[in-house]
Amino acid sequence: MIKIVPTTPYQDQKPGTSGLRKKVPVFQQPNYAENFIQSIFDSLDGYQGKTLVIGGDGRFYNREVIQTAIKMAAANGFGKVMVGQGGILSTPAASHIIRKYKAFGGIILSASHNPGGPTEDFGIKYNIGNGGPAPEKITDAIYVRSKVIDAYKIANIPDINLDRIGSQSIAGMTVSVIDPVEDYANLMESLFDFPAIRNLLNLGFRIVFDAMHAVTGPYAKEIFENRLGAPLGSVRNFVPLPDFGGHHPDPNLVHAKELYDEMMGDNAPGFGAASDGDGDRNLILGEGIFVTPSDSLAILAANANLAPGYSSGISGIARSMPTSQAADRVAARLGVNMFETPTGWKFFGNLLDEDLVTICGEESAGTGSSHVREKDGLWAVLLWLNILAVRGESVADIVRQHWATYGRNYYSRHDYEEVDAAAANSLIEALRNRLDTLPGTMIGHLKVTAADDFAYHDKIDGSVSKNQGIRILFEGGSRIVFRLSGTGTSGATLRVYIERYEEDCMKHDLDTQEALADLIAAAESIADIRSRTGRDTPSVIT
Ligand code: VG1
Ligand code: CO
Repeated sequence: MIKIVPTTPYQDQKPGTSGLRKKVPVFQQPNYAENFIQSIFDSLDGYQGKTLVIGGDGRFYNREVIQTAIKMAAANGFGKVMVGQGGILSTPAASHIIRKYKAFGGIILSASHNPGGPTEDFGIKYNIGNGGPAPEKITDAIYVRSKVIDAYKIANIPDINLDRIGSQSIAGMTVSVIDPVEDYANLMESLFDFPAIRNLLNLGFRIVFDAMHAVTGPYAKEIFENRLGAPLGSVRNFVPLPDFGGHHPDPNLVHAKELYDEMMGDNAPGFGAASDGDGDRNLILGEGIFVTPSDSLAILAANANLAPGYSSGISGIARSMPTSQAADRVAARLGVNMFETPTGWKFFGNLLDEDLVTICGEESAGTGSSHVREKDGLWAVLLWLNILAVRGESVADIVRQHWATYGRNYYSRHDYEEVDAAAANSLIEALRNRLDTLPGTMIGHLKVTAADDFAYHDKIDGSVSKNQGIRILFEGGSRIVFRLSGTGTSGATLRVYIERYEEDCMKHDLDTQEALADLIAAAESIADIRSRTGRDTPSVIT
């Protein structure tokens, strides 16, 4: 019943910021997914007889790869597979299931916020037993293995019915098809004051959640409408579709524009939110205001004690390096730990496991806590609602008071998508070559105080991650960071992160791009973005 199938290796299966992401036709090449899954198993030790969690964001090709992964898990000796009904598990829900049922690990099929469909993106990532993304030690081993793999193991059995909840035995392994929502919704109910939120909604406070035809639809329906009593229709685009209805399931001001316009218009609801393809990102909007993810992280950390799950306080905060320093000010005032890590959730795992931090966040709309080991879109939305219910103030009031107390970190990210990879690499290389000479120079009237290529030393496992982004620091605490995306599937994406601190509350109402204009000009002059990329303007500004 178990087949050993000879195969030839592919040379391009290097996991990026969050797993292996490629166009669907790449994954459809003979044995492409099989090679990668076998390379994962070959890089792990001690999983015989243990449990593997499998699920995905419902995008095109999800079901096919889930069937393959189940059959390969059986052939490789796992004792049990737990798979979400319909092949659905959001990234944070998968993380929770791994932890709750003490699974050995999990395979999550997603390309997150990237579009889906027959010619769009697909992805596979492996999460370890703590529920978090595999650390670089494992992803590096997977890549090394994938370049030489010559066979994979698969059970020769019919497909599993993924739509019927229940357990069965196949090829000596148990397969349990589970409700993807229930355990996760229960976890949320244990962390947040559902009666207080229900009460807020009963009083007529209106919320809108846009699931963007991605994985959070069924979760949001259950949590907001069924458990919290929000009126039917509060959750929109809640049916997960293989192509996300033809849109990018990316909760930013470009791809969630309809929601944004509604929140900025007359008669806007009090709160609007959205999540991405796999449910780990969040967009937070109030009536007339967009909360930047970096501010949201700081505000959630400062107010977390208002939610039952965090009533005894937080042990610390971690943020990815390009995320604004707003959270640092909160940590300083609370007298708790603060860590700065490279981009990607995998770097938070050790800090969370050691309870050195409770709350983590990234500027790319990711926030989460020690309740799982992934960022968690609905968690962030619920913590906001919990805070709104307890404080009884509007989103805008809470944000303005936060700035008045801590000062405001004006912040923006400029993305140049699908630029020529060689040009993008040489832009970064040119910056790297100037790191020694930049400090002390003036760019316009801005003085450079330091410049480096960010490296992270993980004190817990001793690992060192180098070349994580070029940082240019200016007098007064302003920063520009340049790095290349590790999640794209065609060409390169240059990300430029720009930040300026403003203490004076009389100057907290400027337009962000205007407030950052000098730094934006400095970024151009330091990196020659226009001439090197051939682009006059960024493709996306967030
Ligand atoms: C991007 C974000 C990063 C995030 C990663 C995965 O990575 O910048 O903060 O962790 O996506 O998020 P990159 O390398 O493209 O900048 V998700 O929601 O795609 O799992
Ligand atoms: Co995501």
